[in-house]
Amino acid sequence: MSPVAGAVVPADPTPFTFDPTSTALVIIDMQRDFVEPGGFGETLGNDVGLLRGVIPPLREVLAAARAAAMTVIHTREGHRPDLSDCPPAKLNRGNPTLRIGAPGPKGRILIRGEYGHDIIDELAPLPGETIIDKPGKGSFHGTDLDERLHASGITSLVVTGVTTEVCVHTTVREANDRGYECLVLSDCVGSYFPEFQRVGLAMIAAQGGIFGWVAPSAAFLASLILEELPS
Ligand code: TIU
Repeated sequence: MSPVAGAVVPADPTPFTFDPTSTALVIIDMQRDFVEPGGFGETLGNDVGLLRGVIPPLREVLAAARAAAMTVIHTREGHRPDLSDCPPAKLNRGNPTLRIGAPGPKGRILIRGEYGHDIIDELAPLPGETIIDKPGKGSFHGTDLDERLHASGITSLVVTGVTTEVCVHTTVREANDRGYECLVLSDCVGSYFPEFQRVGLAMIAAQGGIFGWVAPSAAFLASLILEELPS
């Protein structure tokens, strides 16, 4: 699965080369439950305002990916209303103000079909874009994402969303072990913990790109523009 000639993004630790036709933009868990008050993220004691900075650059990246006809995949973390796909180890973990499934101001916490579980309006999926509903932190665990990517000929992922050290990291690690080449856009992923943001990104690119590559969204956007110019 070596990269073919195509767009090149200056990235850490080396330039990231990708073909937009075999690359998917993956937007992880940009749900009200994580980035708005009254949802799962806040029940865990977090300041959800810390994540909202990713929304403007991510909107630009999403628009550019759509314009370049790239595959776009949105994920949502959540559970069935009967909680049959939520292991007790997850349900009973910690000391949240409201547990998964409890009624909150945006509906039942982290439950599929509830208002809080859905993706924020700013990044709403378009018809035809894939939505992966996942019960865990990783986007491959308990989903058909790998099969869908294979069926679409996708070999590289541009990864964005929240949170950097939890669902983004888990997804990048799962993808890396499955042979996908992952570019993480540093300003399009967010954490409730500034130190985890910094270290989480460093861990991806360390050791020669042990999990993948890291670059700012501006570098990715510029690579798409250059790739479209006639040579
Ligand atoms: N708590 C936290 O940082 N994240 C999650 O629980 N899920 C995701 O990262 N999506």
